[in-house]
Parts: sequence; structure tokens; C-alpha cells
Amino acid sequence: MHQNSAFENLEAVASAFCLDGEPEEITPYGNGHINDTFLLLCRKGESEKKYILQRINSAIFREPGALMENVANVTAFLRKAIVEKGGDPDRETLNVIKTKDGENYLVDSQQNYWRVFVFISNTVCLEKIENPRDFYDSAAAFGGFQNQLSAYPADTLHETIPLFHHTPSRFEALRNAVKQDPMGRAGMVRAEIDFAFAREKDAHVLTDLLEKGELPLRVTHNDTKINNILFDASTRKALCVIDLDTVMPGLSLYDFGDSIRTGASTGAEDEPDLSRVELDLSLFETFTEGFIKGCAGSLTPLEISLLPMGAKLMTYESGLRFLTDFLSGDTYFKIHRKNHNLDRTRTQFKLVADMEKKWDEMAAAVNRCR
Ligand code: ADP
Ligand code: GN1
Ligand code: MG
Repeated sequence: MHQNSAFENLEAVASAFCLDGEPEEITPYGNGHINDTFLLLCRKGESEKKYILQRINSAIFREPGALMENVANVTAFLRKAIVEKGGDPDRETLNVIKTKDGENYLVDSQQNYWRVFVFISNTVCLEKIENPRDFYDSAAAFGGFQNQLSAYPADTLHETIPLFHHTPSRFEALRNAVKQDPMGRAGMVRAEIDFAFAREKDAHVLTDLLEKGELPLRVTHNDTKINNILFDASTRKALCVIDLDTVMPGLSLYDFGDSIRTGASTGAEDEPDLSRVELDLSLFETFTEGFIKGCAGSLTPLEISLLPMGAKLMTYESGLRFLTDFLSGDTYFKIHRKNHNLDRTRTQFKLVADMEKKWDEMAAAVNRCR
């Protein structure tokens, strides 16, 4: 990402924000698939202060100003709730640093959108679950996040990506990509396309229930993969839910499912060796227990009984999205190797197939947690 001309003058970008000290070092940071993230180190005399500098992906988030309004309002809301609980508002939520003009973001001369957050130090960000305790904690934190936001005025939130978890639309996007086949790749992924098409009916299950009013619309995170949570490195407790770009009205099952597909898989999202990818039932149960606890009695009986469906559909939907991006020439998710999006597709579909095999055991695990 260094070759990108948008990154030639990072120091000038950083200097537009209200920083404590002078920018000293700016280095690429983290493993996100969407934004461009940098660690920004500032110095003031002997002391140093760290920030996260990010270029918002405005090809994906078409209205970065509206997005930042959501992020600023949601973090201010969370800050207040954390203070009331006696927590540490500088570490338990993201904190937006304003520009010297008092804005939540900066637009540079090339129409790049930039923002700065306080860097939360002494934390661990996991790409894969290392022990069940961490997963339980992350479940309670994501459930708690949703629960905390139940009092948030949902109608003031902008929809940062329309139809983000509308699985039928994701299905249609795949159908289109297969039809257009702009890169001539469809021939090499016939098996994956057939797998996706065979499950068209599933794509409608949750959206139908939402439309019928049987599932409640809540304020949800919508991107609860496991590297969107920071653990305190000293206490090893789930500390802060990050990556708030997709906080929008959604279903609790989206947040549950996205964590399961990343945290309860025995392999990484892009593991090329599929023999290493399956659903870990014990981790599934651990997360279920933590999530229900975090939601503190707010989940309806129907939501609870649909948790396995949430897990399967979020995994299926991710597979649809990776496959669509592979067919479209890898324009959405950052890739780091050839066929990266295909590897990602395959892990998701392998997991879906494994969940189908383990369906009764998943349901039994949920029942034990009620
Ligand atoms: P993306 O949308 O591209 O996934 P994220 O907002 O998730 O971007 O940030 C990418 C990575 O940067 C995270 O996975 C995490 O490791 C790190 N990160 C983001 N914000 C902070 C923060 N405030 N403090 C410390 N690390 C952070
Ligand atoms: C993206 O931003 P990041 O890397 O946390 C994506 C998610 C996908 C995920 C797949 C805005 O998440 O929806 O599930 O990649 N975010 C957006 O790894 O599309
Ligand atoms: Mg992220």
C-alpha cells in the first residue's frame, strides 16, 4: 500500500488533527480488509502518544461524512454509559480525535477521507481464537455491545452500506457476477457456484422473518469478526469493540453468526488447506453461552432458537460475497495473494457444509445455554 499516491503525505494529513505532540512515525498497521490503517506515533518532549490514522474506504462507504457522524455519536453514547458504570472510557470505546477545524474527519486534496482514533495500548487483537476463555469474553462483549445500544435512537443512524446483510441481495449479486463473468473465472469455480445456488432458499430465511415482524430490528455491530475486538493484554479481558463503520439497525443473529464463522472455525478465514477447517462445537457452545449472557435477557425465544441459522447464514453470506468478489476481479476485499478470495470462499462453504452435518448438535448446544 506504500506505492499509493494517497499515502505520500501522511504527515501533513496527521498534522491536520488535534494531536498531543508532533507526528514522528507513521506505519501501516493491522489486518483489516477494508480501510487503510496506520499507527501514528507523536512526540512531545519525553512523552509519546499513539493514534490510529485511517483512510476510510470511500469506494465502499459512499458517504464517509454520514459514517463519521454515526461513529462520533455512537462512541459518545458508549462513553457516557461506560462512565456511568465506572469503567475506563479511554480504553473501553473508540475515541474520535477531531481535526483542528473541529470536524470528525479530513478530506484531502485527492478526495481521500481520513480519521484519527486514540490508539488503545497494551491490547491483543486475535485473528484466531487461542483459548475458549477469550472467545467467551468476546461473546459477552459483543452481546453487551448490542445490549448497551438498545437505548440508542436507531432512527438517527445512517445506513452506511445499504442492504449490508440482506442475504437475498448478496445472492443476486453473485448470480449477476456469474452471468457477467467479467474475468472469465466462472469456469474454474463451478463447484462453488453450484454450492451457493443449491442454498438459494436459505438466503431468505432471516429477512422473511424480519419482514413478517417476527424478529426484532436492533442496533447491531454487523462486523463482529474476532479481530474487531481488542483484549486487554494484562487482564486478558475483552476490552473494546472496534471497527464501528457498520453499526446500523440489524439482527442480533448477524452479530452472533459473524463471530461464529471466524472464531469457532478451526481454521483461519483464508486457510488454503480445507482439511483444517471445521466448526468447533465446543467453541460454538462457549460463544453461545457468552453471547446470551451479554445480551442480558434481551434475546427472544425465536432469536435464541435461530442462533444456529444465524451462524450458518452469516457464513454462507460471507462465502457469497467472497465468491462474487473473486468473479468480479477482487475489487472489494483486499487480497494478498492469487486466488485469495477463492480460498476465503472455500473455507466459508466448507464451514457451512460442516454446520449442516452438525445441525442437531448445534441446536442441542443452544438448548443447553437457554
Ligand atoms: P478495517 O475496517 O479495515 O477492518 P479496523 O478499524 O478494524 O479496520 O482496524 C484495523 C486494525 O487496526 C484492527 O484489527 C486493530 O488491530 C487495529 N486497531 C483499530 N483501531 C484501533 C485502536 N483504536 N487501538 C488499537 N488498535 C486499533
Ligand atoms: C470486512 O473490515 P473488516 O476486515 O473487519 C467486511 C466484513 C467481512 C469481513 C470478512 C465493511 O471486515 O463485512 O465479513 O471483511 N467489512 C465490510 O473478513 O465489508
Ligand atoms: Mg476490522
